[in-house]
Formats: sequence, C-alpha cells, structure tokens
Amino acid sequence: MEKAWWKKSVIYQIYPRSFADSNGDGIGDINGITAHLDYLKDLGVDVIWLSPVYQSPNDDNGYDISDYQAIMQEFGTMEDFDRMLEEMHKRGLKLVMDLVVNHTSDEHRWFVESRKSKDNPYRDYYIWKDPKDGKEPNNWGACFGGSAWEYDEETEMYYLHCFSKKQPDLNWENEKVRKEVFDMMTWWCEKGVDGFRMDVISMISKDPAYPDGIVHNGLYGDNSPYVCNGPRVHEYLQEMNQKVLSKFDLITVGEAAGVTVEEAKKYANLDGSELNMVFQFEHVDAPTAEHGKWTDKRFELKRLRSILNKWQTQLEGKAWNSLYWDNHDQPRAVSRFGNDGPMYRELSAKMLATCLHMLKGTPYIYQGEEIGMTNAYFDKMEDYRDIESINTYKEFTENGLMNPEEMMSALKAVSRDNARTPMQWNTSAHAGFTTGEPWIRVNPNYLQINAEAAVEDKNSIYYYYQKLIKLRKNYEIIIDGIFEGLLEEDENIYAYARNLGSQRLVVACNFSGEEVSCDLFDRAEEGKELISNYEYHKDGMLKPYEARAILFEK
Ligand code: TEU
Ligand code: CA
Repeated sequence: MEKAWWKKSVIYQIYPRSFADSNGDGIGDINGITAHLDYLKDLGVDVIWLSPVYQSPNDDNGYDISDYQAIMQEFGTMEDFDRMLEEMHKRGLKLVMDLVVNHTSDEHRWFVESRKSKDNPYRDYYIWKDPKDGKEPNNWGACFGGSAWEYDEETEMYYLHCFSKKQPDLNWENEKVRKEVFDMMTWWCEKGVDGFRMDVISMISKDPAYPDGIVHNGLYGDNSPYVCNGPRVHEYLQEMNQKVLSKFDLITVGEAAGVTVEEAKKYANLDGSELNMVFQFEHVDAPTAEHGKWTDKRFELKRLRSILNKWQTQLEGKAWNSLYWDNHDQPRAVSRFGNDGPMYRELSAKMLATCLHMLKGTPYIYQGEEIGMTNAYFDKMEDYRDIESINTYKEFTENGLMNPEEMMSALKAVSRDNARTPMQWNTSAHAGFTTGEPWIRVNPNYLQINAEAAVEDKNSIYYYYQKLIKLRKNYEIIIDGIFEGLLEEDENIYAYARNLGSQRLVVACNFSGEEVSCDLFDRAEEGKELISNYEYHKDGMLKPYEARAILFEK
C-alpha cells in the first residue's frame, strides 16, 4: 500500500442516523448503509468516515458512548457491522471510525463506577473537583448550555463535562484511561477498520490549574484557552501513535477545536509521529459574533480567502490539510457559502466543489453535499432535535441574550439540524429514507433534490463531484502542486494556482451571482480545461457562480 494513500483519497462522511433506514423505525441504520454502498462506489470516494455507531443513550446522537465495543441497538448488531465492513472492503472502500474519547456517556460502566465513591478504582477515570466557596470549581460554560460542572450528591463533588452533563470528560492524565482507550482502538484495528476521526482530540489535555475563563456573554466563562491544545496533548497523541496507530496502515484525522496553524504543524506533522491531518475551524467559525456561532450574518469572501490561503501556504511542506465545507455540525455548504435558490443552487454547489477539491489536502464530502442538499430552515422549535439547538434556544432566550426571533433566524442559518435531515434518496414518501416516521423531518425539497434524480441526470452535481474525484486520481499537480493565491483583493472571485514543475493549474471561482471581469483565462486556448460548471465562457468574464480550472504548461 502506497505510504501516503490518504493524500490521494476523497472521504465521504456518513451520519448514520440520517443516512438510510432499513427496518422502518424511522432511524437510519447499518444495514441501510450497506444497501447504498454502490452509490458511494460509483461516486468514486475512497474512504467512508462513519459518525459513531457505538452503544449510546443518544443524548448527543451517539457522541456520548456507553460501550465502545458494542453497536447501538437502533443501528443494528455487530454482525451487521461486520457485514458492512466486508462489503465496503469488497468495493475497495476503507472505513474510518469516529473515535470519541475526550468524554464518555454518563451511562458508561466506567462512570457508573467512578461516581459511586471517592475511593472507587474508576474515580480518577474522570475529572472530579471539590466545590469552591460552595459552588462550581470555576466559571466554565458547557458547549450545550449551563455550567461545565455537574454536582454529584453522592460524593459531594463536581465532575467536568465540556459538552452535555451526560458526557463526562475522561481524565487523560490517568495512564489507565489511556491504556483503556489504546486497547479499544487496537481491538477495532484488528477487526479491520482503516482509521479514526478523533472527536475534539485537541481537548484531551486540560490546563491543570482549571482557571476561570473570560465571560463573553454574561453567563459563563470561555474555557477554550484552557481545554484546547493543552500542555500534554501532543505527548498523549505521540503515545497513541507509538502504541496503536503506527502498528496499522491507517488514516487519522483529528477534529481539533481551537487549533491554530502552529498547533496543526504538530498534530499533522509530516514525520508521522501524531496524526495525518486535522479539521481546523477558522473558516466555519463565525467572525467575532457576540454570541459565538449564533448569527445569521453571511460569510465574507475576503475573510474566507485569507483563512484558506493561510492554511494552504503555512502548512506547505510542514503538515497536511483536511478540506471541508460542511459536516454533521455545520449548516449545508450550498446554503452557507453558495446560493440555494432554484436558479443558482446547482451552479454554486459545483463552484464550491471546484474551489475545495482543487486545493491541497484531503477533501471531505458530507452526505447529501454531492447532490446539493440545502438547509432545512426549520422555523418551529418542535422540529429541532439537536441538544445544542434546543438548549441554546432555551438558555439564550430565557437570559435575554437573544430574542426568540433572532434566535430562530440564527438556528435556521447555522443549527446542526440543517445537516441532519434525512438523506434524500428519491421522490417516494420521506424521500425514500424510511418507510416509517423519520426521527427528524425530511426537507420538503426532496421532490426536486434527491439521489435518484441526480444519478439519472448526467449534468448533476453528483457527476460533477465524480469528475472532480477522478481528476484527483489523474493529475499529480492536484495532490502535490504548491498553492499560490491569486486576485487576493477581489470582492467576488476566489482564485489560486497550483504549481508543480513545468505545470500551472489556475482555478477561479466566482462566489457572486453577478457576471464579473476576470483575465486569468485570457490565454485559455493555450491550456487544458480540466473542469468547469459552464459549457460556454465569456472572454474576460466569469459568469454567475462560474468555476474554471485550466492546466497550463509553463
Ligand atoms: O464537535 C466538537 C465541536 O467543536 C462542537 O462544539 C462543534 O464546534 C459544534 O457542534 C458546532 O456548533 C464534536 C462532534 O462533531 C459533535 O457532533 C459533538 O456534539 C461534540 O464533539 C461532542 O462530542
Ligand atoms: Ca432503522
């Protein structure tokens, strides 16, 4: 196996709860995935990142694990999993598991034991602190609302949970915890999985002082400087690499909340001592919004370009980039960065795909992105299912941080529910996702936007992604070309070149719905057009949402 096969791979993320339901209970499952592997094989992806399928009470839809070596009942059995893995491998598809080891579920046996008494052997598997002046040990807020500390009457101490109170943080300073995690990872590798996406892996080492955080919104302190990229995080990952990762041919990607370029050079260094790559968040985090991500403000191309160009140029020769527009935590790409109206949805989705897939790094496709699925824009709270959406709405409106209208507008723009509506397969009831009642409403635009229609339409977004994936296999410059930013002051166009030896690949993407002037392709006839979302072009111009990639010999 080529050493850096993961540099040439395209990875498709499946959120199993919303992908395909095979038994009519309205919840996606493993057999539903197995039934759709040919659709993914035909798309041309190489690797599937599967969001958690382990046993879980689903407080955070599987990101709260109660048994790392058992399959969630709603998703099926271990036999179903083994069959899915076998069917993936038969098709040359690799499987990346979602490793959630910053925290477990509070129903994990380790935590059930840990909370029993202060001298329980599992006590130090988690982070317990005495009250301070009769209150929480510090002012940290939890990601899903409330304090990051939950008081436990039994032992009269608080435990830390950076996410929901049913997601207690593991204590990675305890070498027994590290050994448990490494043994579990080895067990999955010996079953034949091909890698891990590591959930909030940048958070496994906390600042031992647990200092108060800055209070931005009048409620709780911001803990990110004290829980992200902590003092021992690289030591832990190097140990993980030595004890597990280096023993198998894997692809690893760390979801690194709060990661900077400098930190990424350590997490994703080219000497292979930690991980292959990280997900950074700068391009999907809201600009300095007063309420974090909760804004309906549109992105600005200038800021997006400066972030993407920074990561492309500063990791060059030092570390490897992941490339993504969306995932199960983000709004739909075409709604956030493109134009999801009927006139420009397909064009802008293809433009975004070109923009991302011609960059240097490993591209990720989130389920439904390949057919241009859009935000759901739910405007009633009873349609929301995500703990983050529901808790934030309650906390912000009850504390007067945002009024219900502002909060609803922000939810419609950026809630995680937007990405979690069922995959739209065809025009039958519930978009062919289930024969039962779906756990979350299907986006009513499934009649126009569905996989069956996409596969029948040779000009669909699906086939455009298929072509981009094929290009990555056939042009070394897309993998190894050095990035060079172009038109860096342009209000509408994001353009760049990739340089490799005598070749220069020029890419330009019009992020606007207007026709704009662009001279990058004045000598287009001297080059070879690799891909464009328009068949005909206008000299010196880019049409609305036009994307073009042309290969020139210097
Ligand atoms: O997300 C981690 C993370 O940074 C989230 O706070 C993310 O930024 C937020 O959801 C965006 O609004 C990971 C998983 O991807 C997410 O689904 C889980 O809820 C979270 O960790 C806890 O496991
Ligand atoms: Ca099901």
